[in-house]
Amino acid sequence: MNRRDRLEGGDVIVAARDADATPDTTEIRRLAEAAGSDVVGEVTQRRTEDLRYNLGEGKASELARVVTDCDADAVVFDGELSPGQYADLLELLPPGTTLADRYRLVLDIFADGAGSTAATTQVRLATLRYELPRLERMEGEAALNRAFFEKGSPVLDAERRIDALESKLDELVDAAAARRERRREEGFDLVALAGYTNAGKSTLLRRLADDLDAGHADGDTAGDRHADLAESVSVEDRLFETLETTTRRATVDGRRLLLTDTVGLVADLPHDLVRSFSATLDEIAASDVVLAVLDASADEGCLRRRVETTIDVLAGDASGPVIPVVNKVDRLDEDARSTAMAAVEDVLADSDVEGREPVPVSSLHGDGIEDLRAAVLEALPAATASLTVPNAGETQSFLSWLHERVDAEVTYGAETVAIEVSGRPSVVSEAERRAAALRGE
Ligand SMILES: Nc1nc2c(ncn2[C@@H]2O[C@H](COP(=O)(O)OP(=O)(O)OP(=O)(O)O)[C@@H](O)[C@H]2O)c(=O)[nH]1
Ligand SMILES: [Mg+2]
Repeated sequence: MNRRDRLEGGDVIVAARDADATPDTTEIRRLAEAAGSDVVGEVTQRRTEDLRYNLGEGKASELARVVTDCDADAVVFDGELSPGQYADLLELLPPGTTLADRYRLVLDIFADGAGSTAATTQVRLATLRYELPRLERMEGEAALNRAFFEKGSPVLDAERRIDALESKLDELVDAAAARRERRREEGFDLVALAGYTNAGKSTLLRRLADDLDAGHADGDTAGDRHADLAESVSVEDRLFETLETTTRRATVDGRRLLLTDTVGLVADLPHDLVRSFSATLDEIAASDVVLAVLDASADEGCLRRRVETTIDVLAGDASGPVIPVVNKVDRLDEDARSTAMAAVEDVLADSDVEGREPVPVSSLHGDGIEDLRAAVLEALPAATASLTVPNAGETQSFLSWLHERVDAEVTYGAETVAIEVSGRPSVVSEAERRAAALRGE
């Protein structure tokens, strides 16, 4: 397949077209920068889609001239180019120019940054799903050329690789599900941080998470018990800084949480591509509570679109309550803050997610974080029970089992021990069962 669609740094021209408005190129510029490129110019057009080049023919020629004038290495198109448009536009550009559309660009950013097996597998799968229709088109054109098939059919080959990657990903997804189950049995509540890229998810994770050393206090030091917890969380003013899910522990009023930072969302990606990042969607689906992190410092139109993108994804995947976290309020005055809160409430009211009151915070400076903790606590599934066990025998080991999993207030009597527990409903009922066994019932 033609590899002139892979961006490898260098000077780029961004091109954008919108039928209804003058295109805003802020996001595509930042995506190009995240891929390591320097944006040296732009060509934009307000008009309906041209079948041949996507841009109108005159605009497409202007784009070619700008590439020559700026001596640019590549063009990044803000949208999806059909395989035909891709080939025709490439033909028009100076020889050697790289052409990437929005999806290819996002795939490249992910391919460059993916580290873990799950992330790499997801990116490979997404890339193949993107390439498949383009290969099909090439194969259609080459159908009369036997040489093209001598090494086998690229389409069949891609389909086989997609199947293999899907099975591999299924295994990884099953392993992640088993790990979450084990963590639940240990009494952890699962909270996912989701949201648009650069909203401040990782900053919030750092703000809420316990120090990694905190685990040592309760003796939870066995190496492999920490294997699913991230040591460091990277924060950067760059789109798609986080490319895989990372998990840290947090304690809210005695309840132990596992907080998972997820890969950011971005508008206008094909559904298939989003589906490839199933590890992120699974974390969201399996959480008890989702924090939808929103960058309130974006202008109102932009904020609304991002809230819509975020809520759209969550509506399909989140089963538990969603707490909208209106982040970066340190950048806003009172008026702008109320506008942002009203915009978020508005979009939520139109959706079918179980949205809670939005909480304004500054993850960077810490304002509002206590309110957010209270909101999380309130949204977590909870049960309470009053237990009585004999003050003898196995009771001590039962108490340490309890302390590891739920909030427990213990009062010792001469013959019996009274315990008030509150925490995850499944753990509280297991505690009731164990207490009954200790009483010999
Ligand atoms: N002023 C201000 N800046 C913030 C706040 N929270 C995050 N930021 C900044 O926003 C930028 C992005 O923050 P990250 O935490 O990396 O955002 P993210 O959502 O994890 O981004 P990706 O991983 O790229 O999707 C960084 O420069 C942060 O310092 C905040 O409350 N106030
Ligand atoms: Mg991040």
